[in-house]
Amino acid sequence: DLLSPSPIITRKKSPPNRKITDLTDAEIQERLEAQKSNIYHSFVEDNLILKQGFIDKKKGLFARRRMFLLTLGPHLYYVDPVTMTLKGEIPWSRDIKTEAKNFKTFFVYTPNRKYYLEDPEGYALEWCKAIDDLKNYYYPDET
Ligand code: 4IP
Repeated sequence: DLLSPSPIITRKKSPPNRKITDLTDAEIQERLEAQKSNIYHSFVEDNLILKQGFIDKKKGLFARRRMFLLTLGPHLYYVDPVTMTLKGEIPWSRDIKTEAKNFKTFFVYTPNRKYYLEDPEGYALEWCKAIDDLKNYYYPDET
């Protein structure tokens, strides 16, 4: 038995990590259709939501809890979840930058403002990565 050839192990190659920005037009349409049942859909001008979650946005002394909506476009909208009103959006440009201070606190830099953000659930790194990935998708030549 020791002389019999060892079986050839065929392992299925794991699929490459597919990014949300690799979606085909048909898949985007499909997801947009499904997104219509999202209570925040009406705020995103029919753009596909890539990531959403509650973020405390600090301005002055106080932080306001907002539902952040990162979408294709790109856009980063924020909505007051109590009054269900759109409060604004972090302006996108090729100069947008992120910095995670720890698991909860992160900053988004735009030419005119540094946003102080806190993810109460501790997914600050994921937020930064999602924004960075989207930036690389729309502005691939930037470093
Ligand atoms: C407000 O503070 C809120 O933080 C606003 O956030 C913010 O606007 C205001 O900054 C700031 O003065 P108070 O609620 O304590 O008054 P939000 O719009 O989410 O309610 P933005 O949208 O710009 O962060 P100013 O400088 O924009 O007025």
